[in-house]
Amino acid sequence: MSSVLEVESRKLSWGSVEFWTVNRPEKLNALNSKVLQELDQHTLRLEKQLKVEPMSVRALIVRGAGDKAFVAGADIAEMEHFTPDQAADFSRLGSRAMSRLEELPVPVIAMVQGFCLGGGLELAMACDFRLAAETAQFGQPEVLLGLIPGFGATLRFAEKLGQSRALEFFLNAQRIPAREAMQMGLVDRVVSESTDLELTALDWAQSLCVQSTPSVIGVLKKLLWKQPERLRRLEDESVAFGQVFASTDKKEGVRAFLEKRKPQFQGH
Ligand code: CO8
Repeated sequence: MSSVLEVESRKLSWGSVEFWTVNRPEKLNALNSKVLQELDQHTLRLEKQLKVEPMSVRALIVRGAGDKAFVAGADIAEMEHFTPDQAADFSRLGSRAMSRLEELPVPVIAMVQGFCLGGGLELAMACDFRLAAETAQFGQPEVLLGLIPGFGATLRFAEKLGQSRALEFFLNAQRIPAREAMQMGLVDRVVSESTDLELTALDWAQSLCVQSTPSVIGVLKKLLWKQPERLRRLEDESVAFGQVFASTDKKEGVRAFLEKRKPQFQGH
């Protein structure tokens, strides 16, 4: 079976950069189990590789295939028939892969164009930095499906925005443009349509790497991101995600999306 997370290594004058591309453009790069498993495998592979050869990869750029989406969320069709336990495990798989991504000892940049929604925005938030095309759109629309986020948003949005603004962002389920996302603090840099997104990402990666040895970058990232308290909160989110999956409203929300209609929620 072909790969749904393409890995490309590019050698530059200052070092090698890996590009990881979520490759399901016909489904707007939605995260299914296969993408998450490959993400998990590659984070582990790169973590091990960098222990042996710390200079072999200096930075990582994560993106989506095509220009319509970075990632439009977790795969709603795949999730429809999950039991609560399967849903919690799906959440754990994604959370583990994204935490490992966050802890890699190299700078990780999410290069975002098009839709960056739900689980896709959670993936971008697990990267160290977010670079966006001006036309990109951001949102956490899970409530429209009778769901909550499940790949770390309740942790990372609270850290970035504070609890009240995070809750409002989840509840209003709006899609916001890149410049507004930058004003809120979700995005770090926005480039206009005439600017080459990939070149900007590579220039940024270079500026992040060239002053420091990889060991120092690794120590800084560990101090910033790796805390037992954060892992406990991610597990709480996975458990809650499974529980929400047992609700009637989740069934209705997901079915309504697949039938391209508005959901009729009952409150349980
Ligand atoms: N999952 C599965 N398929 C998707 C998804 C998705 N998230 N997003 C788009 N697609 C599919 C569509 O079904 C469609 O497939 P098909 O051609 O076979 O009908 C194809 O991609 C193209 O999409 P559209 O025709 O809908 O394209 P539009 O340009 O009309 O609309 C939108 C684009 C607005 C992005 C629209 O596709 C949309 O609203 N997508 C869903 C966005 C969303 O709700 N994302 C959140 C998903 S839930 C989530 O991410 C939970 C995260 C936590 C998971 C925890 C793990 C357990």
